Amino acid sequence: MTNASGTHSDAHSAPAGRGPWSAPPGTARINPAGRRLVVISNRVGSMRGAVRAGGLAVAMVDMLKASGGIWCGWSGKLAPVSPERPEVTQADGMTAATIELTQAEHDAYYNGFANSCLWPLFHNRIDLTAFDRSYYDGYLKVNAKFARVFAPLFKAQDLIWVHDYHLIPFAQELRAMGCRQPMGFFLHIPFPPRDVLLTLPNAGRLLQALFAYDVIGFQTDRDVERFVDYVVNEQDGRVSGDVVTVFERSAVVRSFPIGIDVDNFVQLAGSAEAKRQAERLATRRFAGRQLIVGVDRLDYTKGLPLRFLAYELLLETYPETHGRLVYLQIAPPTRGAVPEYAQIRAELEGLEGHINGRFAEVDWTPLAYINRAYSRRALAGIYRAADISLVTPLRDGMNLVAKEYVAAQDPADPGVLVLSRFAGAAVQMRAALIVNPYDKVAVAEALQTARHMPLEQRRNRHAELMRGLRDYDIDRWRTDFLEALAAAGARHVAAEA
Ligand code: GDG
Repeated sequence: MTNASGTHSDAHSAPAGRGPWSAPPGTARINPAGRRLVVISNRVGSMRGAVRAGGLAVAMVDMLKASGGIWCGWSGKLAPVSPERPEVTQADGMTAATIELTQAEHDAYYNGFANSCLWPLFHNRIDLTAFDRSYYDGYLKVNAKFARVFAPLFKAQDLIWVHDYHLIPFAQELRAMGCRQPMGFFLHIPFPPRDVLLTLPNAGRLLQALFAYDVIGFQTDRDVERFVDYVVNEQDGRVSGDVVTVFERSAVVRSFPIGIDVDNFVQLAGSAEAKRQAERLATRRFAGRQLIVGVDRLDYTKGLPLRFLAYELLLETYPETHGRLVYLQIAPPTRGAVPEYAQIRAELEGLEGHINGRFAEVDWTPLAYINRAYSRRALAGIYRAADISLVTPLRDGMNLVAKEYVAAQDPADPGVLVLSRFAGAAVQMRAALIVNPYDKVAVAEALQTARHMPLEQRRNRHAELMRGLRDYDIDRWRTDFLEALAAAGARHVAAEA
């Protein structure tokens, strides 16, 4: 899926339907209290893109259809003058409401504050963080505009679920307009340690804005701990169970670790397109060789340069790998307008050339590095064909690729997941080979262990990982969040009565 700058968009910010709005079975229980659901995220894209985006978007669409809900956000298009009324389209029981932005709004709000300030900061990259007041002003203005434009579509009984760091002040704007619906916020990325957050001018104001929500959700308990640490020690907040009180407001603060639609991914991996893709890999370039795969948006948080260096170390340390192993890294470019993304792209191209130049033979190229997106089915086939998945972000809210890789495996002959301890997913996926992504010796050794792992151990680890995936899947995630939101909303109403 491409966005205004012609690059692959972030998975969770662009919806992609399962097809023409077909509601899957079992969606009835995802509509707690029978209320209509309103979802707001940065991006509302094409519902029928050829390259379907992440499973999260599919999950949102399912949920919205089940409640006759609305998805609001940016259309993905830029306009010379941004309109004050949304474009509303309806299909199969749900509504999409979108608005265009001007280049200047998009530069300050999206490229600026969201992706040059909050994204690096929340991933502990103070060195890459742009502390530019004009970005913050633009961010506040676009949030106010979203509130102004979309609020007329909301009904008193709606549940409002806002996604991610682009939209922290959105609820505060709605409250100022008199909206009293239950409002929940889910942060898809990590919450930073207190000292890191304190480097942000206006951090207090941003955090205060969060308390306009009734539920504030994070990926892991560690994120909740860091959030509470800030609120208690910097703002004199109080905690009672999962309720945090500060700035004269209370909110439920909890972790809701996002999962995947496991059966859907198992099915994708068994599809004709997935099989074709896997066969293509098996019979052509990778014939008879072990395959390592990495799939990541091209982003400096994903640890790709260090990962390439760990692979180089493996090739250097274990010459028997030569000619017998290939590492395929798929990295669709994102956020091309932000300079750091162009830099990481150039850095990786240099490393790829260096590694292949150093080790390749006339009939073997050790590293295949691809800057394009594949369809979800093709991706499932690639996962399935891979003996090892290398998922080594330096910091990641959750990381869905780790979960998708496991779901796509053949249980009789599964591959091995090598996973960074700094991905939120590591908390739930203890049966993976957990590594410190900064330690390239450890990553190289984990790859060597994975290469030689006996079948029984691979099966046992895979079975345990699958149990975890099924235990807290995407359905449980959305149900849990919405139940918490409906309950918090009810308490709120009772308190006001
Ligand atoms: C954020 C947080 C959190 C990737 N390449 C292609 C493709 N993808 C899909 C994957 C996966 C998704 O994109 C990536 O999700 P991740 O979770 O790995 O990472 P982020 O994009 O950074 O997402 C993250 C997530 O939000 C959800 O809360 O887990 O921590 O950073 O689904 O499959 N999809 C297709 N072609 C590709 O080439 N179709």
